Amino acid sequence: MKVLKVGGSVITHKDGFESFNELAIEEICSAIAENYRDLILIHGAGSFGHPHVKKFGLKDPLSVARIHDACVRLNERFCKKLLDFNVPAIGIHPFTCDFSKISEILQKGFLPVLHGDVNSNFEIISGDDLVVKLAEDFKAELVGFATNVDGIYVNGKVVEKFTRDLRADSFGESDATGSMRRKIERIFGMKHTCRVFIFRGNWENVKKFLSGKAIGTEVIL
Ligand code: IP8
Repeated sequence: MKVLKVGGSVITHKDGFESFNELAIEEICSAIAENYRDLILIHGAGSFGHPHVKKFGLKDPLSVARIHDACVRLNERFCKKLLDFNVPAIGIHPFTCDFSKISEILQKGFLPVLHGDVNSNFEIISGDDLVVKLAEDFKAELVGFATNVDGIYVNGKVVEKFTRDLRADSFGESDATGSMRRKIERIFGMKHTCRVFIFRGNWENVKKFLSGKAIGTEVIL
């Protein structure tokens, strides 16, 4: 099993508002189309979910529903693009989904595509948290984060391997769900051991990741 998260900063223009990055998505979809067996795909909320969180907050059902709607719309566009590449993508919305369905969806040859979302407790569900949960539930062998950076930076350089004793440089997106450091904390908090890679989300890297090759930074658990 592989779990791949494609960051919102890869598939959308993060500075825009609901701005879909058509070219980047096409690259990712074309790499996935070559090899999507035993894969669970997750994507971030990018310039769809995050601006709505900033604008409306999570104060009442209407604001939460608006955030969810934006995340779902991004998911629909991503899944549509995957279908254009002949990938049998099935969008799964964490707010409403039955997680127990995912294994059946996988077994029947579909590609489940989940996304960062909100829940009925007025909380954000980060795509990174979903990666950890699904990697644990499905005992994934391989976990990947396709991001807008080449890997984890330590003292200004991308490291090939990142171990618990290192400290990542503090930069990267700081939105409702946090920075690279927060991502690393979540990865180290995972109750399952597997290979984890953080890399730049482009066609070549996604292809390499899906064929089991080392890419970007490997987080050593
Ligand atoms: O972009 C965040 O998911 P992420 C979800 O994976 C919302 O961190 C609603 C902002």
